[in-house]
Amino acid sequence: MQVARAAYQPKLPQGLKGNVTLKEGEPTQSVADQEEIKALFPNTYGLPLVEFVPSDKASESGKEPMNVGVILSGGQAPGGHNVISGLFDGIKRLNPANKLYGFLLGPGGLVDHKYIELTSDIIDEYRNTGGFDIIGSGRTKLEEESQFESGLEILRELGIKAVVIIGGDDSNTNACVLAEYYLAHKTGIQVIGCPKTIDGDLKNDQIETSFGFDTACKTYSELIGNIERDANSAKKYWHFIKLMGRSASHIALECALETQPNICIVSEEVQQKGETLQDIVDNIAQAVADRAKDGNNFGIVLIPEGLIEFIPSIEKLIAELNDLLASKEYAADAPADRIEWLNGKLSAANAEVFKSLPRAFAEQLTGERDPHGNVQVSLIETEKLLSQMVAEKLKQMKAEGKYVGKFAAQHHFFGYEGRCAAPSNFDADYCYSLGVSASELIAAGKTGYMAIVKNTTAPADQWKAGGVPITMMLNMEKRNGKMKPVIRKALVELGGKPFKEFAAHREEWKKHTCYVYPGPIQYWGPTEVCDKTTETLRLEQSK
Ligand code: FBP
Repeated sequence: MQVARAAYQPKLPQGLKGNVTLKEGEPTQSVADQEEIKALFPNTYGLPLVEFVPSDKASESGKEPMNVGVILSGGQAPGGHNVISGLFDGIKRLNPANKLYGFLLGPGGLVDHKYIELTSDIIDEYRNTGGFDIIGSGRTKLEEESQFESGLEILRELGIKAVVIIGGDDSNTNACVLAEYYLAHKTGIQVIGCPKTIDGDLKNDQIETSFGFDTACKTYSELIGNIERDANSAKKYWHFIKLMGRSASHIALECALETQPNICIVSEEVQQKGETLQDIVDNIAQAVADRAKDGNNFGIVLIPEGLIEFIPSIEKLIAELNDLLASKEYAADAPADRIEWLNGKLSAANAEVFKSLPRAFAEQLTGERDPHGNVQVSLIETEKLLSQMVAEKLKQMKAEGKYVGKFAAQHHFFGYEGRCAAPSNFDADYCYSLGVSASELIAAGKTGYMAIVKNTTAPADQWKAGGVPITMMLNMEKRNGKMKPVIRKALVELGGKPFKEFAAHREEWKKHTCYVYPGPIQYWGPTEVCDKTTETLRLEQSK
């Protein structure tokens, strides 16, 4: 498998094969807050969209030898190694003397001058493999001038002409800030981004999907299908499965479309309906009771990782907790029991919600924030909280004669299991194309662009590769109390086709056993099986 997979040659769009020429579109605008974004990015604002198309003449640009740097930023996502191999092959095709340097353990490697040269021996070891271990990843935020200057020193020392930052929405926002800074200071260094995240929340009119979403969802769906079959065989457990994905519920929704579980909670819907934690628990308990009437004391519940942040009462609580935990008073008091301290400081309404939570859950909710100020939702055991509360509710229903059955729960959290899986053909091809596209953007002298590949539901040779100015995707949002330019996160749209498809079937899936067992990702066999996209992408791109 390893040997055969190493030999796999990813498919490329027609526009990136052979001689390539660049087609420029009209100047662009940011998605919102145009005046503010323009003022913050005077040099990189308004650039045109670009597309690569085949040409009969070899382009003269990019022929001069050049060195390029690459950084993997944030959480792992299947296909990262193929972005790097595509970038490597792309720059070598332009000029075999070109060199690629990888900065180690994320953006921190640029700031701290930790790097390796990526030679063909190294690259060949990692083609079509999962993980980010070729150079490692990290979550250091690139936002301070001192970091940009420190980066500049090593970039100059290594003669690097361009840096490619492979990351999610926050990392690509930082790539944009860095591009603007290097352009404003006339450093001659270009910065190119690449859309990565299993969460699937970095997408818009220009980015059809972020890489890694396809493989991660297929990996989780295989596991969910296996659990469904186990549940349907033993008929004695309800499985509560939390799925990664940070705020957005794209992963949970995609897995639901692939496996047809009894219940899938969609955080965005919970928020829109203003549901409380108890409402969610009551709905699950009712479904358990309804299935028990038919003798089915088993089932599957999918829970998006970020659920708690979307329950309006808990969202308010988290906002106040964030302020209190960041306050000078908290730092000065350094309380031995932070839960007790917080109980004494919270407003009455939030204190009531906080006190209603089991102690272990309250501890998790007040744990350390990530470098971007986010609650680390992957550390919060929502699946256990929900099943405990459902068990309580069922006890009460039993006493009232509203439930006859047995309830035993199993808990799972799927996240890290999928982030480094071997990329599906889709991600292997998509990522390799993104890497080659990034090399062409560099050759064309572009900066402040993200490499993109569109038309991804068609066969790969019909995909369209190009670049989108990152400023086009920015809007102003409040972060850590200040308005900042950021790429708008894409949450699940309740009016969108994937959610509508789910909503049209969920009542049937809830009552009956309609499980689908997708099995493992396939690499060799019929193209409809091996090159299948996610349901989300298929439905979103269907006319
Ligand atoms: P990115 O946004 O950096 O791609 O992160 C994806 C993710 O896997 C989230 O789904 C999850 O909440 C988070 O990373 C976990 O972070 P960590 O790897 O630091 O535990």
